Amino acid sequence: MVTKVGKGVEALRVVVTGAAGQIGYSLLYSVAKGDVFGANQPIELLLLDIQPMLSVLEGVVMELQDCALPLLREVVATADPMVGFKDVDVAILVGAMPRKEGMERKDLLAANVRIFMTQGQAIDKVAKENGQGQISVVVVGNPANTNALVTRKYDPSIPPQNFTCLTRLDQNRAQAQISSRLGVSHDKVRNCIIWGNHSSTQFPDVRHAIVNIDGKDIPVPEAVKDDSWLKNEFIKTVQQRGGAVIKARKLSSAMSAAKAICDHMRDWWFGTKGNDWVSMGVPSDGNPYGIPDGLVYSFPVRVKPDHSYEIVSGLPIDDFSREKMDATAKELQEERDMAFAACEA
Ligand code: NAX
Repeated sequence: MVTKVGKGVEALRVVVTGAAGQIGYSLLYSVAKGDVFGANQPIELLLLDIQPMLSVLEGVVMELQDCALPLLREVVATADPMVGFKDVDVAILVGAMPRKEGMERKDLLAANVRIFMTQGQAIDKVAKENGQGQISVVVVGNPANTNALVTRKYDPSIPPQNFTCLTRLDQNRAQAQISSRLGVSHDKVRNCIIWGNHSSTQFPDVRHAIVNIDGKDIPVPEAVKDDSWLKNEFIKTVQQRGGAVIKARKLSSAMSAAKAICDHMRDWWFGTKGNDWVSMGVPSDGNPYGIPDGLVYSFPVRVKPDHSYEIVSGLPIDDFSREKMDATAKELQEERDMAFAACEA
């Protein structure tokens, strides 16, 4: 199914997998409208989902057409990864196998390994490879960190740093908790960090975060003045926020997830502001915090305008943080070992 919406200058080819799902539905409009790659960047959207969802995708394509967005040049809906990843510049991998009743963690990992192995191989074969413009990948589908690692394993022709996973939703949740607590608008709080896995072992850390109150930058712990709240309730609330949304909505986060994907990609595309950083799941190889190599682990990163990024170094790590950072690393090592065993099975 191919729909040409217009013709023109060089467009950015962006694939969204799981495009018929609920995050896809909240995400596609923002991407196609220019909220992520800029108001002057034409977009070609490739929507990849599984065969039984193609009729739903047809409706999504119709709606995208009906938005009459000036930047949207072309929409392709497909169930074939070789079509979906053809010449793409950016891949937003949202589609994944959800956990079903009675399914063990290792079965879920194995099911997702098959999906991300196939997609990694397709990216390796058909995605764009033009040096600087090589494909940028963000994995959203859970377990996001390990799925990113598997995709990268099967995609040897692309530099490892081009594979990231989404922890920006967790960062946004942390930022929102702090700004609500302090009664300031969300944009006044910056440099919140999520360390590790996008799971309940993640470590939301605001010891290095800053809040701007009445024009003055203050360290968040100094403004909050409640270490016990920061070490207990705050961390727990952020770690369990996804579950709380599911309990209330009977569906998992979608609007906030889509917004976080836009934040992640926009910052990766245009760079972070000044000395500020954002959290991204990135390859842990050679990191300055003693986290084992060979994982996709969420760190604070600074991004340059040329899309390259570096892990922020030199942040002091106390015993409390060390323990939490190592615990989430351990979980990621276990996930990796289970996933790689499934790859070989
Ligand atoms: P939905 O179930 O609404 O949509 C998932 C879509 O993926 C479906 O349309 C399904 O057909 C499709 N799909 C399944 N296998 C596929 C394959 N092999 N190729 C292409 N498409 C495939 O889930 P939704 O709420 O959109 O969530 C998607 C994923 O995001 C889930 O794995 C979810 O756990 C994860 N999340 C990750 C977050 C993060 O911060 N990293 C936060 C939000 C979300 O929970």
